[in-house]
Amino acid sequence: MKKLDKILALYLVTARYDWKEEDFLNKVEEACRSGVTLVQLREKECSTREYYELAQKVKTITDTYQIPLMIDDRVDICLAIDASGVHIGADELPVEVVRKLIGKDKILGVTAKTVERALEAEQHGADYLGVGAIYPTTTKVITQPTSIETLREIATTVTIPIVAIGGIKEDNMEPLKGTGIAGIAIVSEIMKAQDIKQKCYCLRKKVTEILGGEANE
Ligand code: TZP
Repeated sequence: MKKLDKILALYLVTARYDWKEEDFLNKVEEACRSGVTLVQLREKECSTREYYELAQKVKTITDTYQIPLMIDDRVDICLAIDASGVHIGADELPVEVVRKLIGKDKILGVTAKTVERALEAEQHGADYLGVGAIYPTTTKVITQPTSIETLREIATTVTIPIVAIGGIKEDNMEPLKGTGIAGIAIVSEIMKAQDIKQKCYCLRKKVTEILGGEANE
């Protein structure tokens, strides 16, 4: 079993918005330097070649800081660049098929919005679950809200770690305390921060409080 709890603490999920590639990569690097524990490259609109080339560049950064890199949706890109793992949603290949394709050593993250889906994902080989959107989000995403109550229920039902996602910011994390999560996943609060370094430090501190000290280095 992989030791995941610590690396899930402050999980950066990327978005490129309309930035130049260099600016995007600089932001990812700043976040890696400043305390994020895991990075997921999330691309919805680019070509396979573009995704592959961008993933290689992001992996060079995450490798430098020894931070695992997850790839959103795409098993082929994950395998092609030897990323740490892949994160899949409900519309992707079945969990057990993805597990078979990536092997037992790569990390498999699965989005789960209900207790049923969470249990199914766990039984079929997920290593962790992403649960949300907990709060309304402005990030381009097709998602239903998940209540904190459901988050708590999922956390008490499954044995694999859980990451909360969706609209999470430095100042609205408090209600997540005691829900049993292993970490929080964030897009815009980090990617769009004026000062990514400062933002990551503050988030890391807050996450440490929420998780009861477990996010400490
Ligand atoms: N899945 C559920 S909500 C979400 C994803 C990818 C987007 C979260 O973005 P933000 O900016 O942290 O609200």
